Amino acid sequence: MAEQPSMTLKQQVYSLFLGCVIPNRFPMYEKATRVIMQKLNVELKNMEGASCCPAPGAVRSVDNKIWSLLGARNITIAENNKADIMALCNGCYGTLSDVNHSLKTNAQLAKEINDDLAKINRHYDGSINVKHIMEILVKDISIPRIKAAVTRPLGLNVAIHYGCHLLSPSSLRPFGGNFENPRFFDDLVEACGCKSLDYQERLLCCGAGGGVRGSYRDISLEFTHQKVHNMREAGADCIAVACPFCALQFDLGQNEINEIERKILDPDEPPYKIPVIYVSQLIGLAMGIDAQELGLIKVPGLQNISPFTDTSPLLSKLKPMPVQTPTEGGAKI
Ligand code: 9S8
Ligand code: 9S8
Ligand code: COM
Repeated sequence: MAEQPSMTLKQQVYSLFLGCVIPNRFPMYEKATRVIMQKLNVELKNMEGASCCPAPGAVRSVDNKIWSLLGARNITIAENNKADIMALCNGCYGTLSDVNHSLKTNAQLAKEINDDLAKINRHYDGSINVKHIMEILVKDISIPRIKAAVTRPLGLNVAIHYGCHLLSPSSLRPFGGNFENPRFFDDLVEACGCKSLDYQERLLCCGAGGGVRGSYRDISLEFTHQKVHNMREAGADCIAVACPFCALQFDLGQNEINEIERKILDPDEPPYKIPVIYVSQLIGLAMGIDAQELGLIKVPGLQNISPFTDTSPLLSKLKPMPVQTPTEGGAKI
């Protein structure tokens, strides 16, 4: 009988959905993702003409129909690509996967949306899936394959922030089972040679989501303050995130806490400065990719550009690259 081709040899292809925060605030997350995906033999197709997802916190709660329609339009771009979506942001993932689910399961809604899409010569087919980069890394690519690509185990103590939309609503999320104590991000971080820290209220919101950062900055920072306090207590070298909006809240937010919150609450409390790292950057570092290429080094002289919290303490804690000794016959080290 002919041997089945190995799944790992087949190249995986996804439509890369960037959303708004990455192109505007964290273009280095796109770069880091493209670099690691190339190393993992994953092809990324652009989504030409994609718009805001639209953001669940801002639009879903105001006009569900518009939210579904704009989400559906974005999904049709990936359908034309014939490739599932890879979302790099929890909010984008929440919107696009929930809209996709509604349209696949509600024929009446799909008809109404398609009537509107027909006006711009588009049609929603329901032919693709929407995935978060975490799902792709953990389930499609798999932790052992990532581990095999690690050449520099990092040796960092990492405080993971999952973020709300990655885990909720749990019935529509693909990670199965334990949503009170998820482990998949921890497993990934540990595959990179790091220790994932246990800290109080790991699943607390970063404070930014649902329009809270935009409307009630002080309240959003109370959440963030609570989280970074607990992370520092646990001895975090860095905060690992899988959502650029959470990243912004921790990265810029620590500066805001130092400026505003801390002065009011306890001026003697030391300032917060825990570096923030996006999942693709963490994996990239563990693959031995240069920190500069991953956007982890601040460009001198550029104001108001991320990273807002200095990453050099994190980089100086990295274990040195193991010296590679040439082996005969091209064997893998
Ligand atoms: S798009 Fe516009 S605002 Fe955003 S980043 Fe994520 S959620 Fe979707
Ligand atoms: S931002 Fe991203 S996912 Fe969310 S709603 Fe609560 S946590 Fe941070
Ligand atoms: C958070 C997105 S990732 S939103 O603010 O809830 O829309």
